[in-house]
Amino acid sequence: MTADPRFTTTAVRSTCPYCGVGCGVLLARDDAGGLTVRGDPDHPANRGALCSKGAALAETVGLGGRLLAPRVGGRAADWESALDHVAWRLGAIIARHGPDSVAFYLSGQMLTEDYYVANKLMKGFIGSANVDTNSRLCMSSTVAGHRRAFGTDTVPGTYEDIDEADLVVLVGSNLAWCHPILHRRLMAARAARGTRIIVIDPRRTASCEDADLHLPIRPGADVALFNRLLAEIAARGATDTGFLAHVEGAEAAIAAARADRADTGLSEAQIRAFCDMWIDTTRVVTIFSQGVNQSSSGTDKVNAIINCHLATGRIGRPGMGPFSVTGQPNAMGGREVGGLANMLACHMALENPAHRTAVARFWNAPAPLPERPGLKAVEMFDAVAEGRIRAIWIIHTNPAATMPDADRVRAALKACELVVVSDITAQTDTAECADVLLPALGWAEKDGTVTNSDRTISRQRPVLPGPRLARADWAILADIGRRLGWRDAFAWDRPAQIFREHAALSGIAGGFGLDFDISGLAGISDAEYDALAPTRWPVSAARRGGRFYGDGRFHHADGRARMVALTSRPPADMPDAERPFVLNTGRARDHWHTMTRTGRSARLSAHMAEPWLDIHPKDAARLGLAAAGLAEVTSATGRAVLRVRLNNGQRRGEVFAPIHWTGQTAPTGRVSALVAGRCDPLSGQPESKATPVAIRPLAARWLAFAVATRPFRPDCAYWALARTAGGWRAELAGTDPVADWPAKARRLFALANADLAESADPARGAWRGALTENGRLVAALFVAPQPVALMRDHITACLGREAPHVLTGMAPADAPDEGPVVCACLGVGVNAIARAIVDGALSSVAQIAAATGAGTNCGSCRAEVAALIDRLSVPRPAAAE
Ligand SMILES: Nc1nc2c(c(=O)[nH]1)N[C@H]1C(S)=C(S)[C@@H](COP(=O)(O)OP(=O)(O)OC[C@H]3O[C@@H](n4cnc5c(=O)[nH]c(N)nc54)[C@H](O)[C@@H]3O)O[C@H]1N2
Ligand SMILES: Nc1nc2c(c(=O)[nH]1)N[C@H]1C(S)=C(S)[C@@H](COP(=O)(O)OP(=O)(O)OC[C@H]3O[C@@H](n4cnc5c(=O)[nH]c(N)nc54)[C@H](O)[C@@H]3O)O[C@H]1N2
Ligand code: SF4
Ligand SMILES: [Mo]
Repeated sequence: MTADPRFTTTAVRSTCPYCGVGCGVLLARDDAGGLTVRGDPDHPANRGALCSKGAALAETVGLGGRLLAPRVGGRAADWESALDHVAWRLGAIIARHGPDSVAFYLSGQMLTEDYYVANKLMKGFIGSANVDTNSRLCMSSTVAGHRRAFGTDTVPGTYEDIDEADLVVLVGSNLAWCHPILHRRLMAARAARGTRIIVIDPRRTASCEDADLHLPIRPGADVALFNRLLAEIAARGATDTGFLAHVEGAEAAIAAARADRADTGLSEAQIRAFCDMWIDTTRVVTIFSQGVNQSSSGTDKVNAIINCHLATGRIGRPGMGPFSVTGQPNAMGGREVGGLANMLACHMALENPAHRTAVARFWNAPAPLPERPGLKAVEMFDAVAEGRIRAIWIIHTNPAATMPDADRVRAALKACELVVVSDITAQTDTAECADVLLPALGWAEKDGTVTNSDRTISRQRPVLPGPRLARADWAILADIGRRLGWRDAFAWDRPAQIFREHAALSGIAGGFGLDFDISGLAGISDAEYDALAPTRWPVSAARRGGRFYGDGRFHHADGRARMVALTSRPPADMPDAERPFVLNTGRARDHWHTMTRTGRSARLSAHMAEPWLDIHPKDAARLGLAAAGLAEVTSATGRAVLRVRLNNGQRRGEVFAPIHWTGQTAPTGRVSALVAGRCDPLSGQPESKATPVAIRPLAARWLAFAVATRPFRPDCAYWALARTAGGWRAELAGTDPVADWPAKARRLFALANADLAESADPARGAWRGALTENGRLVAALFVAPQPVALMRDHITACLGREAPHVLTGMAPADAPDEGPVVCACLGVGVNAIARAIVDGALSSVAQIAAATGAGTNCGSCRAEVAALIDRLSVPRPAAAE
């Protein structure tokens, strides 16, 4: 334990580092130096609640797997030499090839202060706009759509609008899994005021469970659907003519909408039901997320939604408006500092000479700021591949796993002259490509601010000391800025100074009439910064918080909004005879992106322990894919092997795969390698949800399940590794025959001398082996020619114990197996819920919750509980009504 006075055992208020809901947390160090995490009852976003990921944060902050020291060329280095090396190489490349030969690739998970420094260094001092971020893959279509409609990138509404709406439409948003606490707020509103819910999503997701209407739309057809709605608004005389005085382009937009008769994949009755509910409800909030943004027509989708809100004047008033929910904890902050290659800072525009001059003067920049936008993410990695970018600094993101065409990105990084990676994790797909690795302070160790989906700025405060050599991202960047010669511009020694500078710059933006103005915070003291309570922007002399645009004042030069005339178009690549399926990709409930943090929690890893492919049972049957078999998926750019999950909620011809697995956890589960990187022409955001693929069964000779107390790295056609409470578990499959299983098992686990007990059935191609040390189970392997039916959780629980019966693969009768976790918050397994349904004859989610606890915390497993009830309930005689 450290004696550092900053780290106390009294609770510190901070913010969850995962999704853009931005829940407040109370952090306390326990006596053993560990961490306890609770929801902050006073935070306006969550009022004390946390989802499964937030509740498991304490399990992810240990030092195992952390990057502990700088590394240069694969060797540990001290900070001085690592920073000297980076500054020298960057300086030399800039001197020889010009500022546009270098780039920063950043992340919506960086703190605002970190982000501000990176943007200032690249745009203001190195003199290139080659700063882009993973927000390009995430929010850039929304940014472009907002700017096109409003003249600036502003989310008009607030979370209270979700509490106060009568209808909430979720478009391409699986809110129940991806913004669970907002979803819980929506459920509370539904219980209190009967809020109705429509979900527009090609697949039936957990968010559909409590919806009044699910519209399984054809992928990409959102513009066509909202054009239908707009035409219907006009036809029914539901436009708000008073508000339209503040809007340009309504007639043309309505005419284009009328002319757009593209197929939405929905029936006329479904479209009518949608139009009726939307048009007849004044208080309607349309929430949208990646089903909208990650599309080759993403910007148009955003404007198609906003068009309908503008036409009806349903914007910026209580309970109504278009609402883009941000994915990452500081996606919004990144937009504020101008982190994207086509933005400046504080919502100022790179293409505006007055803005450029003002920012250059404020920064005291050595030269005029770049006039041209820098390279957007996909272009940036293309430029790396082509050698036009010779040095790239990647901070807080894992592009070798999450960029489209990820295999090509990984190869490009491996071949790049200088790759600097700032991360907290020692081994990631991107870190494996780095020339220089810089250890960053992680969440709970670092100090700064983030902005959530509804413009609320919250503090992240340190409560743990962090590894000795780890440093804050802003401090590393500032060190490089000073080493490159700009001593005064990067002279801060604490984040409060950076925050004040950013706030002061936003005052200049405010002077140009822009909305992002927090100049009211420019004069706060260090103590006030430390104590800063969650604060919604703007914060200026003129205004504080609240909603935008209800008054009809927008940010285009004429003060009016724009409705945009739109014609829908299909996804960039369509399925054909060679690749007949459409691959949709997205998120699982309990994992965060590339799992560098959630993957360390056994509890979170229990829900979904391997990458999978959701496919309609009829499609699977046609392809000869068995449930729980393995599917080989190929696209124009890559290949993956995924576990088959039969799912009636998939449309025929469409499949879904999660994005979380990487070279570290399941090398054939890198689904972004399948995605081609076809971008929206306005935003540059890649289409990640509609990739043509071919699917066939993997010709596996054997499948296996493995557990071990120590980490192991399999080497076979398919493997997926996950944490468990006592070690690791893996699913494996091979395409080559294995002659000697005992030897193979010993090699796999690197256990040459452990005692081996085995049971073999060579005729069936089955083999089981248990390896023990001092009588305790240290590893076990179960091999069969088909998917292996075993009580996996029971076997996992045997690790480290005397387990004479482990090779049966079954739990003894007196030790009931809980099965895979359904409720991660309370650790309730599928079998406990099944028992409650079958033996307890319980038939509602509420009853099961009362009996088992499942779904009583964040509620995001309620859909799964309901699905189990549907599947397992004993049908009762119809009530005589
Ligand atoms: N558990 C968890 N939560 C997260 C994250 C995480 O990794 N794990 N990540 C965070 C981040 S960064 C983000 S950006 C958000 C993303 O949050 P979401 O956008 O809600 O999540 P996704 O699963 O990417 O995609 C949402 C839905 O879009 C649907 N969709 C696909 N194509 C279309 C289409 O053409 N039209 C429509 N209408 N829908 C379509 C998909 O079927 C999917 O259900 O989640 C955040 N929250
Ligand atoms: N096919 C497909 N691809 C997608 C998507 C999709 O839906 N489909 N979604 C896209 C979206 S919306 C997003 S947001 C991206 C997310 O993709 P990424 O941002 O690439 O994924 P993360 O796993 O969040 O990467 C964060 C990295 O930062 C490190 N890290 C954690 N804390 C810190 C810290 O404090 N400082 C530093 N320096 N590093 C830290 C972690 O160890 C990890 O390596 O993926 C995109 N890619
Ligand atoms: S909803 Fe969950 S992941 Fe998102 S901020 Fe809140 S606790 Fe964190
Ligand atoms: Mo995201």
